This record gives sequence, structure tokens and C-alpha cells, in this order.
Amino acid sequence: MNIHPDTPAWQALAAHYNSIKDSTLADLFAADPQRAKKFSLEFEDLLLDFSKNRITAETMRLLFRLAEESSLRQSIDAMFSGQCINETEGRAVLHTALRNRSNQPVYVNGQDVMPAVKAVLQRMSAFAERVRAGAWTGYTGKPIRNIVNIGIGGSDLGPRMASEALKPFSLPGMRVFYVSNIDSFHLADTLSGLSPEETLFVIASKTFTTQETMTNARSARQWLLTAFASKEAIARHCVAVSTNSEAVAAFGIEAENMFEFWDWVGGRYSLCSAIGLPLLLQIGPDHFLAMLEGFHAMDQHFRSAKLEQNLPVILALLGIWYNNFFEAQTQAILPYNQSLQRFPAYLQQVDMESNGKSVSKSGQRITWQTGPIVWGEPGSNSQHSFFQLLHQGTKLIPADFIGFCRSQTPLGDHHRKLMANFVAQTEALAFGKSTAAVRAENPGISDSLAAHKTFLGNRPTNTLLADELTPRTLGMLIALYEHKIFTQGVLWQIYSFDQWGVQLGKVLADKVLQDLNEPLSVLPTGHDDSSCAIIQRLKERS
Ligand code: G6Q
Repeated sequence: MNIHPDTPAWQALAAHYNSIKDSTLADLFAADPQRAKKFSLEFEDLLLDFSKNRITAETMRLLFRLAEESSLRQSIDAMFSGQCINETEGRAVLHTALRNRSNQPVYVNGQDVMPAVKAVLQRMSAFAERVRAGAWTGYTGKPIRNIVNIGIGGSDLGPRMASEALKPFSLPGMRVFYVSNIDSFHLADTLSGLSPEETLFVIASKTFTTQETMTNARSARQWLLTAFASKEAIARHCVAVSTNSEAVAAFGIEAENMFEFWDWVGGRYSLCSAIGLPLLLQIGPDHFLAMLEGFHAMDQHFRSAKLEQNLPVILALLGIWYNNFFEAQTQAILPYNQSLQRFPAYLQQVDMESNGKSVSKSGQRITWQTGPIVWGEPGSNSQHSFFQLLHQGTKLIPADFIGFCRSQTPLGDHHRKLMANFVAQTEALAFGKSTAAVRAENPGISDSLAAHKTFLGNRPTNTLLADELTPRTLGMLIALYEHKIFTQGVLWQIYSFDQWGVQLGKVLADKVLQDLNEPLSVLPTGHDDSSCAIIQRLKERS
């Protein structure tokens, strides 16, 4: 166990853990025919079945007590009401205002932010309508057919994931691409098949200073200048999404072509801000608004549902149960849906950048475990790769299975087969296959081979099942995980909305770049021996 040392709720859970840690899911299900019902909740069409977890009613009671004792309710209110909860950066955290579909004001420093939020959304929608209708044309008068978003991290992963997830809702003929990596291959490969006349760049950067994005943006601008030999073309083919209007203007993008957001929107929580522009261009305002409605519905649920019926809270508590008591190191995210292929990568950032912290809010180095390693791939592909370790490896890996009753693209019996696998895997993980069952199937089998063919089971999973992957469902699903992560941060007593851990590498990269720019005869200094040698080798061989 790796738990907070002091508080009564953590201590009570520790004692409880010792009493039930050896219970198996098979025993727990055998003891209670109502178990699935007892440990399932529904929100709209979204079912969360968490019965295949190594918990009892007492476990949940104690976990809820932990949430109460951690003043979770007050923390939720503090976030939604615009208090400065991102203390190390001195900012409010209000991604929920971006999708506030009620008429309630949201105040930051005494000022209602909703008029500005609505105005930007209005501008984005109007712009998207023009581009989609062919009324906004490129420099030579041709309609725009390709959107290339240039951004990285929070200015890439969210819209990129959602663009993939909502492909069936796209305007036919409108293609959306995402360039993030400073590796020139990414830009070159993306642009190689595109006609500049039909291409619009969305340069997405909260700060408008990020090295990767600005380098890619300058190369994209050069690509346009080469094609059109006119600076005026830039205005027809580049728009910006940023909080930094001065840097946008300095880049040469007109104020009217900039879509603004605010410092109270964290990068990894920014999909509902102007950062969602490429998605809006792809799926149109109606579908984008439907996604915001889904976010808002889950926000309201998180804010108002009792802890015992609160889906994000329950996911968070179960994660803590495995992370801090069973000492699980990772959390697998397994969407049984090809269009959610980027969802694990997206959640990886939201979770690991938010809760990958080791200093408490009071500034002390902490002694308990915080955020898990988040990873995953779509099923059923993943069954043919890493599932072996999930089933028979030595590690305990809690996994979320995410699936849908209906396909976005029905075709024969594909979906039924996909979902058969979805159910079969959680069943196999939970209940395994005993040596006795192996022997019954294989009379005369050796002890050794029977051991290899035995599945111990008892591997925990959550099942999240919605009717269909729509913009609304996607919004609900993302908000579910955002609030799960927030809840965990509160219980671990860490700040979830800063990311100081990414600074050091950025600063050092600037120094290394200076060294790489020096002539060969100037040997690098000021680094360790290994780094100096690698820098010099790069200079010699590039
Ligand atoms: C997210 C992080 C980070 C950020 C990128 C891009 O929460 O802060 O991933 O989104 O570094 O930053 P810019 O949008 O400022 O270019």
C-alpha cells in the first residue's frame, strides 16, 4: 500500500483492504446474484458497470467517505465557480464555462466570461459556415477542401482525437489533417498530396511561442509563399487560435482571422475552446454544439449528483483503490471502436500531465502514489498484441472497456462480432479458467501444460457502454474522464492544472540548439560528458 499517512478514511480503507485483498471476483459474484445491478449506474444512454472490480459495498462506502473527508464537494464548487484553483500559475480553471449551455453567468475576478465565450463560438461558427459553403475561398478563388491544424500537445491531441472519432459526421470532401511534430517529415508528408489553393492552415497555440508549432507554421507560410508568390495569400490561407494576439499579429495574421481563448483554459482541457476550430470546420456548428451539450450534461451531473451516483467520482475512487492499495502502476483504456483510436493517447496527456505530480498542495514531497501510467489501444486489435500480459502476466492492470451498442458504420455482422469480443474479454479477465477446467477439457494433460493453460482471472475492469458514438456521447465521455482526473487530484492533494515538469527539457533544448548551431571546431560545453559527445557527433554527421 502507498497511502496518505494521516487521515482516518485512508486508514480505514487500509484495514479494509487487508481484509478483502484475497477475495476473488468469482467469489464476489457467487455471493451476490444482484451484484451487476448493485454496481452499475446509468447516465443518459451511458452505462457504467463497475461490478467486475475487486470491491464490496463496504469498499465503496469507505471510498465515498474518503471523498467526503477530502472536501471533494467544496473543490468541485471552487472549480465551477471560477476560483483561482490553479494556484501555482495563479489562474482559474474554467473549461466548464466553454461548454456552459445554461444561461448562468460564470465569473472570473468579478467579470462574467460567458458573453466572450459565446461571441467567440459565434465567430467560429460563422467562419466555419463560410468555409464549408465555399463562400470563404482561397487566394485563387477556389473553395477550401483541406484543413491543416498546426499545433502540439493540448493544441493538437483533443481536436485530433475528436476529428477521428466523429469522422462519420464530416462534411463530404472536407479533409482535416493535424501536424504537430517538429520532425519535418510530419509537415512534408502531410502537405505532399495537398493543393495550396484548397488548403487552410489553422495555427493553434495558446502561447504562440511554442517552438514546434512556430517552426511548422513558418514552414507552412513559406509553402504558401512559394505557391502564390504573394503575401496577401497568407490572409486567405492562415487563421490563428491563440490567447496571444500580439504574437499572432507579429506572425502576419490579421486580428479578424484570429480566434481567441483565455488563460483560464488549460491546454489539455481546451477542446471546447477555439482550439476545436478544425473539428468545427469538419463536422459543422450543429454537431459541434451537440458535443458541447454532451460535455455540459456530464459537467452538470458531476456537479450535482450524489457521490454515490456520480460516474466521474466512482471511476476516480476505483482508480485510487487500485493505485494506492493494490499498487497498480498503470491504467489501460481500451475503446472497442476504431474511430476512438486516439482516445487513449488523448487521455494519456490529460491524466499524466495533470496528475503526474509528487509535491502536495502544501509544497511537501509526497509519500503516496499519484497518477497512473495511462495507455491503451482499440480492441479488438489489442487482443492480438498485449492482452496476453493482461490475462496471464504478473502485473495487475485495471482496464476500462469502452463500447457502443450500435456501429457508426453498420456493415454485416462486424459490430456484433466486435462486441462479442468486448464482453468476452472482461469475462475472461474477471473469471479466468481454472486448472480443473483445463484438465476436464484435456484429459491426461501434464501438470506443466495445464499450468500454462490456466488463467487465474480476478483482473478488474470497468465497462462503459453507450448506444452509439455521437458528438453528444463523445462530449460526455471526455468530461467523464476530465472530472475523474480532477477528483483524483483532489484526493491525492496535488495541483492538477499546472505542468511545470515540461519546462526543464524546453530550456535545455534551447541551449542544445545553440550548441548545434556552432561551427564544428567549437566543442560543446556546459553539459555532461555524454550530452556533449552526442551533440558533437550530431554536428559531425549531419
Ligand atoms: C497542456 C500543455 C501543453 C500545451 C502545448 C502547446 O495542458 O500545457 O500540452 O498544450 O505545449 O502549447 P501552446 O498551445 O501554447 O502552443
